[in-house]
Amino acid sequence: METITTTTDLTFEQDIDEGLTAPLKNISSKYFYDDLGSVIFQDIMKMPEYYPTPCEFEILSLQGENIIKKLNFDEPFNIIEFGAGDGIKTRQLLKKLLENQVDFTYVPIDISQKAIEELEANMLGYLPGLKIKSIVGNYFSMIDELSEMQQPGLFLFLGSNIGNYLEEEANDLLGQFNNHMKSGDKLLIGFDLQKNPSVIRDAYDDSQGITKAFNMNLLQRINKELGGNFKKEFFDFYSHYNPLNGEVRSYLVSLKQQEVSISKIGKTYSFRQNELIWTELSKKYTIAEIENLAINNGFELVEHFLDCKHYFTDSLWTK
Ligand code: AVJ
Repeated sequence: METITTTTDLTFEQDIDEGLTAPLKNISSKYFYDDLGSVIFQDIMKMPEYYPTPCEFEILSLQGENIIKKLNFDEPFNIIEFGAGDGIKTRQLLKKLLENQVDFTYVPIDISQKAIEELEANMLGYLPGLKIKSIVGNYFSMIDELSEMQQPGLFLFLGSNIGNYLEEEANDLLGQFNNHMKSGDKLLIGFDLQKNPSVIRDAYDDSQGITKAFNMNLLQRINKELGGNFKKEFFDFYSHYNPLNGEVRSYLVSLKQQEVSISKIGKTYSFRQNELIWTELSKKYTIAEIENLAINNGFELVEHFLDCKHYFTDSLWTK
């Protein structure tokens, strides 16, 4: 077992300053996942409205054998997972591989130290024979190190994390993945599919207010880490799904005209009443969009693995 730690959040202050001085104020969704945020996200995944988790769980539980058949690796390989989270879905696939005596090393990468420690303990508890080499860090900073690996790679980018990226950013990220992959390496990537808009709306605006707490934690995190004085009671949460382009956009809303200072930046920011802070994009894809994304970034589609409701796909691409 080995843990490589890289420095993250070097630009948290700059990012926040930039975001809070932009015409449309914004805070990147990548800042959701501090230790508390990762715990709240676990709660989101347990909500009855949040369908992506059970859908992907179903795919990886029932279609593992089909996925393995399509890998076509004839030597030991690495499974590199970006944004590994709790690994409950992934371990369904890993279990199938171990049962089939496939020789691989699991390399999970996550930005939360706590999440990765728990992941490692859980994985080894559930799959004692697993070879695992965890990495704590931002995957943009890890990708160069990974490209030096000699063995074939199966890259996992599950959970519809790609949905958080604007089109240009998604192309940029997938292009970088591609650049660091060898011919024949595979990418298994999760996409949330367009579906009945009400189903999507409910998943991102739950009645218990868990998604609201997830967003509010951004303010708490700025208070804690940067000495901000945001008052939660003066902000609300609003999220909106547009079925015409498949975009869920989430916001914090300033409930009054107010000033917030952040001591570590040494600045005060003004908010108008009802002014928005954009916090997240969660893009829902069509199959045609997914296939274009693959081709535009140097991949070939191998197969889409869908759940029985056709809400979600884990699509296998090859370089
Ligand atoms: C972790 C990016 C897949 O967009 O569905 C859940 C995060 N945000 N509810 C998503 C999230 C609000 C989630 N991803």
